[in-house]
Amino acid sequence: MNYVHVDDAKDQPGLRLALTMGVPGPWSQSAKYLFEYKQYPFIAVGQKGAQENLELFAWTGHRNAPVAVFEDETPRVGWCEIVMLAERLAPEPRLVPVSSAERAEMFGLITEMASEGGLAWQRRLVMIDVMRAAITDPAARQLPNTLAGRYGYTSAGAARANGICADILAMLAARLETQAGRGSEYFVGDEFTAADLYWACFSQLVAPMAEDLNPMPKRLRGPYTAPETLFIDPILLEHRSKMYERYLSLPLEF
Ligand SMILES: N[C@@H](CCC(=O)N[C@@H](CS)C(=O)NCC(=O)O)C(=O)O
Repeated sequence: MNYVHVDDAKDQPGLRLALTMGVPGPWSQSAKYLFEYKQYPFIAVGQKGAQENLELFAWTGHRNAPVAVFEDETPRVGWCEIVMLAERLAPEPRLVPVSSAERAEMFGLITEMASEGGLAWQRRLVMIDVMRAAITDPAARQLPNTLAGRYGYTSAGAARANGICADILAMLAARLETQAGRGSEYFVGDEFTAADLYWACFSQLVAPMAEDLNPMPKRLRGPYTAPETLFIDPILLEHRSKMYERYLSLPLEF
C-alpha cells in the first residue's frame, strides 16, 4: 500500500482515506475495498494503530481509522457513512441494494459485524485481554492499554464477549444457509453487496487467512484468531474465500 503523509494529502482534491498501516484492521480494509471495487481513486493516508496520530487529529478531529475525507466535506468515520459516500461517488457497480427491504437487511447484518457492540467490537475486547496476557512486563503494555482506553474495555465486558460473538457468528451462518437454500451465495438478495465485502474483511478477526494471503504481523495472528471454543461454521469461511476470489484483490494489503 502506498501511504502518503497527512501533510501531503490534506490539500489535495478528491478522496483521501486514512487507513491503519501494517495490520488488516477490518474497518480500514473494508473502506479500502469499497473504493477499490468501485475503481474510485483515492489517496491512502497512513494511520498508526494505537498512536496519537497528531497530524491526522489536527486535520480530521480523529485519531483512529478509517477516516474518509472527500474534498472539503466533513470527515466520515462510521462504516455506514463511508459505505454511503462510496455509493454516492461511484453508484456503479452498486454495493447497496435498490430494494429498501434488502437495504434494511444488509445494513442490519453489517451492524452486527462492525458497529459498537458488534462482532469486531467484542473480538477487540478479547484481543486486548490476549495481548495483555502475552506481554509480561506491565510497562510494555502501551498498545493494548491505549486500545482499552479507546474502545471501552473492561474485564467483565471481555468475559461476556465470546458469548456475543458466538451468537452473531451463528446468525451470520444461518443467514448464509437460508440464502443457499434459495439458491444465493450472497448475504442479501442474489448479488454481491457491502455485507459480503464487510464479512470478507471482518472474518479476518476470527479466522485470519493464511500468511500468503494475509501477511499480517506474526505477533498479531494469535490475538486475531478466535479461541477454539468459538464455533465458526465452515459456510462462513467458504463464503469469504469466494468473495475474495471473485471481487476483492489478494493478497491483503495494509
Ligand atoms: N469508526 C469506525 C470504527 C473504527 C475503528 O474501530 N478503528 C479501529 C480498528 S481498525 C482502529 O483504528 N484501531 C486502532 C487505533 O485506535 O489506533 C466505525 O465506527 O465504523
